[in-house]
Amino acid sequence: MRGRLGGTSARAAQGHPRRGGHFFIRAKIWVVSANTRPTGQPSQTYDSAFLKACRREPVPHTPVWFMRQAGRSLPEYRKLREGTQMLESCMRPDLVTEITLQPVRRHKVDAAIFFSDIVVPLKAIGVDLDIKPGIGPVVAQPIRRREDLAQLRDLTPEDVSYVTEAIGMLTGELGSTPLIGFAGAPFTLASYLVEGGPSKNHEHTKALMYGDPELWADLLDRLAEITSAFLKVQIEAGASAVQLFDSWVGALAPADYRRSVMPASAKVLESVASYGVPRIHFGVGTGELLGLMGEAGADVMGVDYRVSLDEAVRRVGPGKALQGNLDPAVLFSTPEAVEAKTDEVLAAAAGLEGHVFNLGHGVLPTTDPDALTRLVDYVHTKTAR
Ligand code: 1CP
Repeated sequence: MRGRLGGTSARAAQGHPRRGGHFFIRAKIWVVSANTRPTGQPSQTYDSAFLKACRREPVPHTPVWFMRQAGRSLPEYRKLREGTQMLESCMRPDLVTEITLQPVRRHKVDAAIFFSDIVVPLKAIGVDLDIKPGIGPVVAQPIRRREDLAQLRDLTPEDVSYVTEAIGMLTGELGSTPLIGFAGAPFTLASYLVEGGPSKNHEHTKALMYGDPELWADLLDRLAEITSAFLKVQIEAGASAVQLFDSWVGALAPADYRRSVMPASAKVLESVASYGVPRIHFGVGTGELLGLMGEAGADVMGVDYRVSLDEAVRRVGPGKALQGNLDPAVLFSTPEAVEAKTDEVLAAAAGLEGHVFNLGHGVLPTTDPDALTRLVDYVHTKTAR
C-alpha cells in the first residue's frame, strides 16, 4: 500500500505547508497540476478509475467507494478507537491515517475518504460542541439569535494543522489511490448549530429560516466561509476530490432550497472551482432537489437510493457524473439479493457519462464488512472492460 513516494520525500514533493511559504506555494501548484494533467510533474492519482469517472472519461472498471466506509462496521476501527473520544481521534494524525487506510486495505475500494467529521471545523474555531456516542454532534449553546453568531469566527489553516499533517501522511501511503476530502454544507451544519444536536424535523432551523431570513442568510454565509476554508486546507494538503455533504437538506422544498440554501452552497463550491479537483455534492432524500443541487456547482451528483440513476440523470442534466446508489440496508440480505440489487443499479447507470458506485447513504454500523468486500469485487468484475 506504500506509495512510490514515501515519508519525507512525499511531503517535500507535495510542498508540505509546515515547511514555510516557499513550499506552501509549491503545494498549490502540485495540487492543481495533479488534477489538470501535469507538465513534467508526477501525478499519482490522475489516471485512477475514480478520478476518470468523475471527469466522465472512459474507465477500466466502475470505481467504488462507500460513504462511512471508515468506521464502526470494521472491527479494526473499533479496536483502534477504544478509549479515545471521536473528536480527539479526528485531531490525531496517526489515528486518522490508520483509520482512513483500513477500508482501502480491507475492501480494495477505489478511493479513500478522509476520516474526520463535519463538525471538526466548528470545534476548531472554538464552538463548544461534542460528538456523543450513539447520538452524534451536540452543541452547548445553539445559535438562534444574532448575538450567537459571534461563536463563528473565520477558520485559518493553523486551526486545523492536524488535518494538513494527516493528509500529508496519507497521500504518501495511498500512492495512486485518491483521497476524498469533505465538509458539511452550510444547511446541514446550520441544522446542528440551530437545533443543538441531531433533529428529525429541523423545526428550530426552519423557524429561523422563515422567521428571520436576514439572520439566516448571515448564518449560512458565515458557514460558507468556514466550509470553503476547510475544503481549501484539504485540497492544498493533497486531497484529489472533495465531497460537500448536505445530508439533511432533503427536508426542504425546492423553492426554499433555491431561495435560502443554494446561494451559500454555490459559494462554497465556487470557492474551490479553480483547483480543478472534482466536487461531489450529496444529500439524503434529495430526489426533488437534484437539479438545483447540481446547478449549485457540483461536478458529480451523489444520489440516494430513492431515485434510480437513469431517472436521476434526467433530473440533473448532462455534463455531470453521478455517484450512488445501492440502499445500504440491502447489504443485510443474502449475497444473491445483494448481487441482484447491484445489477439493478449498474443497469440504471449503463447510459451515464460517468458513474462512481457508492451506497445511497452511509454504511450502517452493523453491516458485515465481508459483504462490503464482496460488493467491491462484484462491481469491479461485472464492469471490467
Ligand atoms: O468513512 C467516512 O465516511 C469518513 C468519516 C465520516 C464522515 C464522512 C464521519 C465519521 N462523519 C462523516 C460525515 C458526517 N458526520 C455527516 C455527513 C455524512 C452522512 O450524512 O452520513 C454527518 C451528518 C455527520 C454528523 C454525525 N457525526 C452523525 C450523525 C448524527 C445525526 O444527526 O443523525 C454521527 C453519528 C457522527 C459521529 C461520527 N462521525 C464519524 C463516525 C465514525 C461517527 C460515529 C462516532 C463513533 O464511532 O462513535
